[in-house]
Amino acid sequence: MGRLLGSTDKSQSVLHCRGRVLGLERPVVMGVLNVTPDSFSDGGRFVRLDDAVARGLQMVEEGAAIIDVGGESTRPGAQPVSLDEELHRVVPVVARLRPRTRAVLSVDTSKPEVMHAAAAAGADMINDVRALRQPGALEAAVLSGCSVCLMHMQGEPRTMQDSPSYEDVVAEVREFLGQRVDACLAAGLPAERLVLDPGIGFGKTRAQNLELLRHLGQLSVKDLPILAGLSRKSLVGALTGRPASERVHGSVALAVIAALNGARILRVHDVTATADALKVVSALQNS
Ligand code: 7PM
Repeated sequence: MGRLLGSTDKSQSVLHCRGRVLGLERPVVMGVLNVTPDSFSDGGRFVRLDDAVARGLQMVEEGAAIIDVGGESTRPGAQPVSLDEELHRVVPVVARLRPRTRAVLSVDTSKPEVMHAAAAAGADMINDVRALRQPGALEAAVLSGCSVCLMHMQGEPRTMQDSPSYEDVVAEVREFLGQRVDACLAAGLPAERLVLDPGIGFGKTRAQNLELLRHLGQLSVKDLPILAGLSRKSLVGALTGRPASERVHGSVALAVIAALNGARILRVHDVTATADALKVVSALQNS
């Protein structure tokens, strides 16, 4: 178990996101803003821009410190999205949110062109489930000035849940994250801009996800802050027997456990519920 009461965690307590400095002394919420046609639909293939922007601003009101704008579905089995499509989904949302909020704007992408265009539109953070492994991504991230979330994934979204396999999941995820941190530092992306993520559900069985959650504090490399995404995932479904629309309570319980075990950023759909729960956690951690 990590840090139940009192603070023994010495992980980096700020994150440099271009012009912004995000305080991580207390765990914060990253709100998920999916801009895929199945989320803000006009009934066809276009995302309704006004609705997506309104939802982003609502999440800030609800207590999100970061809004994570994503145009590529990384769900298991999902098909890849073209560059043009992703640019058209993500960049206008970032550009419209930017003048309306001081929250950190994150873009959920693996494509260097999207990183570049989103930063030009005002994004401060890159959330890459492929940890900057696509050609050109590392260079684009360095130049953007954005902070970067480096996530572990075994395989690719389309097939990653087919047969996840590890000898020691905690050691292997830590080893991978350490290699990606070294690649970032060598390329000129300083530690103050990095966040690490075990990638819950990305090529992991239920037992492997729980093992990672239990040992979250041991996953960090160079005391970098940890982000965890558990919200509404199939892990919650497996533990509660509920469909995605009814996973709020299970998701909040997992977010609390993750925060107690050292996570500094919780990536969630249900911002109000999680922000309240994290206030309770931080009261314990800072008393
Ligand atoms: C299964 C797996 C279902 C993933 C849905 C998802 C994360 C992320 C996503 C995460 C970071 C979802 C997703 N999950 N980015 N993007 N960490 N950094 O729940 O855990 O939206 S996609």
